[in-house]
Amino acid sequence: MKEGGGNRSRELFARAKKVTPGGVHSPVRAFRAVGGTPIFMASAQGARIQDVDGKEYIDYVGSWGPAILGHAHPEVVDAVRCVAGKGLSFGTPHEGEVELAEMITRMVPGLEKIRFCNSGTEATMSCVRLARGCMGRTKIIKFAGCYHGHSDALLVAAGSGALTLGRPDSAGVTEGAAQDTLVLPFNDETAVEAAFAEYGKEIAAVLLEPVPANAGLILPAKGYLHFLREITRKHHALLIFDEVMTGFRLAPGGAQEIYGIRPDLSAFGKVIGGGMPVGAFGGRAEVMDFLAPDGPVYQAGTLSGNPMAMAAGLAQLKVLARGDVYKKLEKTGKALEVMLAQEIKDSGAPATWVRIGSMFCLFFCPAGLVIRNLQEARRCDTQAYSLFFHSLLDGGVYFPPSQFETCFLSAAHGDGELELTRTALRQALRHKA
Ligand code: KE4
Repeated sequence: MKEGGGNRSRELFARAKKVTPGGVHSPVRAFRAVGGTPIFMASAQGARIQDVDGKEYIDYVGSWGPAILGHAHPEVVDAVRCVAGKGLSFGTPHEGEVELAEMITRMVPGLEKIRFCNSGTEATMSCVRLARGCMGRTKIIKFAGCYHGHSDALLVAAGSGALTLGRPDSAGVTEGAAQDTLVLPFNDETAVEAAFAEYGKEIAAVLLEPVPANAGLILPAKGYLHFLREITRKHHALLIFDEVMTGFRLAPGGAQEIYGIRPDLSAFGKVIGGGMPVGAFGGRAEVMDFLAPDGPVYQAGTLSGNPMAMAAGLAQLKVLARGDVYKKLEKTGKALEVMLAQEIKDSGAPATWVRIGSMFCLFFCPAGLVIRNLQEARRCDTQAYSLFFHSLLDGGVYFPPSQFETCFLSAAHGDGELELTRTALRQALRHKA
């Protein structure tokens, strides 16, 4: 069953492996978690994506989040076309970056200033340096299962004991880089209280995905985010929300709007670039003004604020700001949820689902298990997910090639896509019953 890509994908993969590590430019694309040959895609429109062998899929990855309107949305494509002929990059300030920064700070309550960069990794890495620089403290708390990109301070795994400092989670990350990161279980207030009791005055910030989406999809327990807001305020540490996935996806103001929390700093990416490489971070002006050239915390980027990326992001956010997109995403998400529940029930497959807005995940785990953290997510049957994934592919539906990722709906997913998905889902779940 584990096929994946067709002949042309296999040919391209063989060529790619000769000139690129693992044949891919980001590890998850290599299909190592599900087996088979990675699929090389050729084009995409709306909710559908076509591979180099001409097979079409309904796409629930959406480039890992950016394609919230659907692929190749005409207003986004036209915006890029319009600026491309005027020069691709100036390395100077320009009007587009001002317009997008104004748009973003209007859409996210409490976001006073923002700085653009080129990826979510840069955005979270810069938040960490800024927090340490403005607070004059060294330690950062992060949570197991939350992924914030691949900067050294955040490629850190939990220490051996509950309160032991982090250990490198990748070769090449030094003990020195990891020693100031404390990794705690998500949704566990006691662990956070103990960390502040132990390290309180050394903790510069608490960093988290407000809705973790890199261990499958995990919802914050009721009151948990408010608890983090209060305990960071009490100990004069910053609260940093990594909204690279959730920002402008769950609501115009992201998860912080949904849960009514104002973090001190936020990291963004994906949706704000409309598919082009963009990251951003922002927050209260008194914190952001510690950044160079005004302040002592250095941060920079050759292509930061790139005109094409700004144009794509601005066009996408203008469509989102019209407001009806979020209503449509919730309507489609609800319809999908009803379908998932019915098909899982009918199939008897050992699976459950989690959804928030246009983000959802199927966990292959003991029925009824509520997954609240990474340890519980790891109880999932990844082999079952792999068989499910490939069966869906055969049925023309493209889910993330890993149990520990999250699916995304776009505004282009409609009844037709859901019906085709139901057919493929029914077949795939029968495999797992
Ligand atoms: P990038 O550096 O990949 O733009 O963003 C890193 C990042 C930061 N924060 C969160 C919450 C993220 O989800 C990500 C990246 N997300 C993954 C999907 N799980 C990108 C896919 C990939 O790594 O290829």
